[in-house]
Amino acid sequence: MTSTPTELESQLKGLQSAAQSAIATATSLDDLETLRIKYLGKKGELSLVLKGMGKLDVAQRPIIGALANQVKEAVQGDLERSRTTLEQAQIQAQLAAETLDVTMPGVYRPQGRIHPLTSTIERALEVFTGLGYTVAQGPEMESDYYNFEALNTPADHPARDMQDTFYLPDGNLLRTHTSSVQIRYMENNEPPIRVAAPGRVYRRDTVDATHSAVFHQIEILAVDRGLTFTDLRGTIKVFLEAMFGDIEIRFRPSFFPFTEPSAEVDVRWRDRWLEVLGCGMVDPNVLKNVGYDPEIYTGFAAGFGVERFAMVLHQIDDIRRLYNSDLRFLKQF
Ligand code: 2U9
Repeated sequence: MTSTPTELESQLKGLQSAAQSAIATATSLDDLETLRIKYLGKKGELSLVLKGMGKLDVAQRPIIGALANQVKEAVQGDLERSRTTLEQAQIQAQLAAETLDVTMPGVYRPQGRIHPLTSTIERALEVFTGLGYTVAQGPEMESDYYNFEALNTPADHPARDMQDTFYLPDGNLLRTHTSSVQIRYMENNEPPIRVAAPGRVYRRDTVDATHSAVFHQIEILAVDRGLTFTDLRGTIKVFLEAMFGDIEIRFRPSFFPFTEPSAEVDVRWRDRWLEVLGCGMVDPNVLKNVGYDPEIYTGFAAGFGVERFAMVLHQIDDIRRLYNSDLRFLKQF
């Protein structure tokens, strides 16, 4: 196909105006790239027009060549400007989409709390571990031997009564105290020992504001050469002061089958004497039962109800509140 200089000139001008109006309406960088290939690419429209130049007079070629360059530069200039504008718009859109509105309300995440029984157990165990005690646990279903027999509790003792203990059909029972844990511990460890046994215990009590058939205890036991009631007193004093602060304490004589002598301990709390734990020197028969020689070793032990401690410390009026999982109650801790 032969083209006259005038035809080529008008083809070039037509190409320029078509390219510029297409660039003006492009809405994306992809559109722009398509237009660049269409007009300025190797096989694009400008190349096609320039192919016609070969047929021109030598004198005409530089004139059309210069025009072709002008067209190319004009289209390239428009492509560049449009690219810059579209890139800016893209950045602005991205920034707007990623804006963090710090005035938006947060997402409510309810916070869990430590149950007062758990925190009481943790506080008490912290005191005893601080004094060198090891924490031990054991089964809640026990044999008569570990719950009573080994603890010097004779067959006719009222604690063994069907009225007080949950007996299971197979002859086992639900432990009435965690002392069984300490018997097992002594069977497996040689003195000196210091052990704290927290855990759930079971008694056939009628449930009321201060009694529950299932409750928690912590018992401590120390066996060593030369331990005396004074060591027991000192330990109890350190423990109760850590729990209640600087309070008055008194020991009253009492009786438990597994300790001799035995005592109950009261604290002076809000102008009243409150009984908070029981304790005593481990009965020599109990030491004998686990193979410890009572001529060489003596021991002391103490036990308390965790619920009672929690109720006194937090002024809780009814033990059942500790088990009801009522959030209005639990949120206060
Ligand atoms: C061994 C030997 C002796 C643990 C003791 C008490 C006294 C005591 C009660 C307090 C309130 C139980 O929860 S309660 O009803 N406990 O008064 N407990 S001495 O004596 C032991 C423990 C283990 C081997």
